[in-house]
Amino acid sequence: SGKSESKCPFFGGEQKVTAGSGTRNRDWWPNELKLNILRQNTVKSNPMGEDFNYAEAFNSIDFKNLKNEVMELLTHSQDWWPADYGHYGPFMIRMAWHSAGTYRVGDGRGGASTGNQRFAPLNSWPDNGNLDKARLLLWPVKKKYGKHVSWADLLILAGNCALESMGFETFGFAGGREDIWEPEQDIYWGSEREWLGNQERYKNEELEGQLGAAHMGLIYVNPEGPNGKPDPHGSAIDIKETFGRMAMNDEETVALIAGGHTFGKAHGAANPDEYLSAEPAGATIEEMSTGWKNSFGTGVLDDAITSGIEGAWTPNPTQWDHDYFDVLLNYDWELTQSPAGAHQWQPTEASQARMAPRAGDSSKKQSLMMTTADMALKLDPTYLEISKRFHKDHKAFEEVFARAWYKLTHRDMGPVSRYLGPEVPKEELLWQDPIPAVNYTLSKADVVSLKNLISNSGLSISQLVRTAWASASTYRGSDMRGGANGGRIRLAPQKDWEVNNPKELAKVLEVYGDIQKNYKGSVSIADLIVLGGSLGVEEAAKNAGYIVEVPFSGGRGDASQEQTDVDSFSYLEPQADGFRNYLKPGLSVSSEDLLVDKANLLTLTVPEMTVLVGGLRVLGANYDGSKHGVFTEKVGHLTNDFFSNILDFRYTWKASSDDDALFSGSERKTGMATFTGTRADLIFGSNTELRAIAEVYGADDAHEKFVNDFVAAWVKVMNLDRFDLK
Ligand code: HEB
Repeated sequence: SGKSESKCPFFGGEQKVTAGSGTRNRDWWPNELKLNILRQNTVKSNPMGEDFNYAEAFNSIDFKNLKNEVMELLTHSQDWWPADYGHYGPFMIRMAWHSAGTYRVGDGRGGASTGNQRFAPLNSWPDNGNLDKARLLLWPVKKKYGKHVSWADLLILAGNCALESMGFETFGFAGGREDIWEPEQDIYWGSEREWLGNQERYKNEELEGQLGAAHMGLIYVNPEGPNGKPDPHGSAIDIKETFGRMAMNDEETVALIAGGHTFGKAHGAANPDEYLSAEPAGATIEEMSTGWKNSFGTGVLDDAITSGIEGAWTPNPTQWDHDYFDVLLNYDWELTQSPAGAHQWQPTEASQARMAPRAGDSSKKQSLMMTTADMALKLDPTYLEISKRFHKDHKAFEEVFARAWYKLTHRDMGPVSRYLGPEVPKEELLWQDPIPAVNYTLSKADVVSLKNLISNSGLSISQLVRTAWASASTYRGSDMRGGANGGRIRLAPQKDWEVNNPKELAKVLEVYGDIQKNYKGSVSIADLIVLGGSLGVEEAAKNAGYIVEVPFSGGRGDASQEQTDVDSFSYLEPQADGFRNYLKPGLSVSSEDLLVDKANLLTLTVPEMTVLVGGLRVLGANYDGSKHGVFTEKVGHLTNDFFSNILDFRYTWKASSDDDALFSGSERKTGMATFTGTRADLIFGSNTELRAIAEVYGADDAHEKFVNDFVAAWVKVMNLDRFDLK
């Protein structure tokens, strides 16, 4: 058979001398700034072109037909990967769940909204074993609908169809997920170099960073238990942590696991190490992007190997029923091993348990099983209480499962206004961060009179700009939450974040409140804040000798505290905001890396990030009003001083704090102290790519370009969450 491309990603393969190969900068200097994350999925990767409008394409299809075709496919078994029990439903649910389940609320990254399961590493994670086949089964439908339905939408729709086809009533479905065309480079999946191997991700028993899985290569937790130890209590701890990081509470967690495992089976007919070929990304070329080729027996149905665990959870694995809690709670379970050697649990003799049909022949029977993770739902006291309640009250279980599934699969799609199709539920849900619609429009004249009111209010350019930035920059492109719309900067938790300088913010908000009261028409505080920011930028440009108009689009609503999930919003609090020179104390990550991380969440390009930092500094937008990075004598003038000064080699810099976080500059010749700066400032002179951009803006011919580019980037940030404008 053909030679594997590089089975071991770190040590394998021959030396290649083709273009793009060889030792890279990242190999020489592993701490290199990851600017690559600001240029992902550009038009150069996207075959659809810039004019493609997915919403229009999706809305033009007959959704009912699409659904019927997916439903049909579920019960038409294919020879090349026959369906267990003649029904692909359970398989599709697992695929959809694994597509959505990578979401983590910490940074909003991961999740179902991009179709990233098509690409490595996800397509090759051991936890996604054999899902290559699930996607291939959908190809005929995908082929038929082409650009009109994205993979990302289809994977979730298939999960919904599967649930419905087996008798479960789902809460709803929305389309609107646009496919990406290359794997994401920004998502931190962990540092380990081995699937399911030694965990480097626990530091002081805490899961590192925003990670949402207990192991490299898993969506959540090891089914056999922590580190493969069949310890249900330990498993419960891992489940709480990882499902919590997906923003699921205990009740939702129990419902999801029990609901999911009401269907289907686990596959562990024999030892995977002995019979499975490489995962898709490491497989031979003739396997055509599939992997895990199984040489045991027929390789399919009852000979299939996926997780290594073997058996079904319930006696009727293709039917929605209340058997999961029935068997979990009514039988006694003992530890055993699958034919593949995996730890799992089986009913004791004395339980006289019912059996499940064999996947390939329903006239034959096989013992039920539970994974260690399932046993957590019985042995953890909190979970047990919920399990018992759901066992008694099937309706409640159905309701919680339906809503949790909907949340799981739609959570990273942004506001409801982005949801497409006829099955979008009417009900507004708290996790969707609802914002009331506005009932006013602002004419040009209205905007002028509002600007006059703000202008006469005594707020400084710094205050105007800082507040608008604080409001808009909570946006994260990862799950399309946050942003200026909703005016949530008035509310907990945002109003109390250190980065927002709560005392000063309260004063500014009071002034805006007065303006709102004195204004004859209607206007939201959310709009006032952004308008104030625009005004501040215009004034600063005027101070620098440029008359510009900062485009303003009114129409933001003010959300109420009741419409705001404080816990869930607390994840939007920045650890650092290099644009305002803010860094939470005690972080082990450097501020320039966090600046790029934030720029990525704000969907900024490298030039946009650069021009914004340079502009915000001279506007005096630092969160605490500090002078760091304010390389100008004329604060409040939109000049390119930040760039011209940082590039000026008349000045020399040295660290002024032990942790190399602060620096002081002085005149090389005289030793006279000049400026102070943070790493988020000096990086624009130090990093050669950023320096190259700084040179553009710092040049003598760039004053006007600087102002125009700053305004464009500023407006982009102010409108990031204005899906109604796009
Ligand atoms: Fe699951 C399957 C684990 C959750 C749904 N899972 C399965 C398996 C395992 C598991 C191991 C087997 C695989 C094979 O094939 O072999 N899960 C698990 C864990 C968890 C879970 C550990 C956490 C705790 N699931 C879940 C959820 C859901 C699910 C949440 C939904 C909702 N799963 C599922 C299904 C299945 C599974 C449906 C079946 C598939 C077939 O049949 O194919």
